[in-house]
Amino acid sequence: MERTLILFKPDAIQRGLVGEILGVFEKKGLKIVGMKMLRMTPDLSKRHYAHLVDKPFYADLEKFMTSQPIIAMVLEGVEVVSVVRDIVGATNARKAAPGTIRARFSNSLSRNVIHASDSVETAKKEISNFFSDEELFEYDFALKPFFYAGDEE
Ligand code: IDP
Ligand code: MG
Repeated sequence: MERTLILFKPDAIQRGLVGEILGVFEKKGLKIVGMKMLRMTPDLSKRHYAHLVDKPFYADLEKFMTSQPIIAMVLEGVEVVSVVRDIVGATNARKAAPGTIRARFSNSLSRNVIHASDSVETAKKEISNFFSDEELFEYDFALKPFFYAGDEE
């Protein structure tokens, strides 16, 4: 089954939004298979945001993401990468579709509360940047038949 990386950015932690945002994913039926608080280093930021290091806003992004601890989480579910991206909404929270996490909890282009992987390939790379194999867990929901029909997995 697919996995995706979520980062609760410093703004989510400072604003006390972690529990509410986490609840959105839990109620959706997505499974938490890894979670930890860590301090992002400039090196990790450059790896995670490799596609953005040449952008004019990168310096501010790195400064922000390394300014305090963040929370990293891996979610598992059927087609979880695209499902979570849709729930998270557009990068610019002012343009994010109503009901998405960014639309609900932010009004900013850069302080947009969480990160979510944008493709299955990216998710694999991003997860390995943040988690070792031992930090990721395989288990079943006891009520699994109530989350998915047998032919969906
Ligand atoms: P994403 O977070 O929606 O995947 P990316 O383009 O991968 O968007 O950008 C990563 C992060 O960099 C964004 O979430 C946002 O915090 C920041 N960012 C992206 N574009 C801009 C910009 O044009 N100005 C300022 N910050 C930006
Ligand atoms: Mg991205």
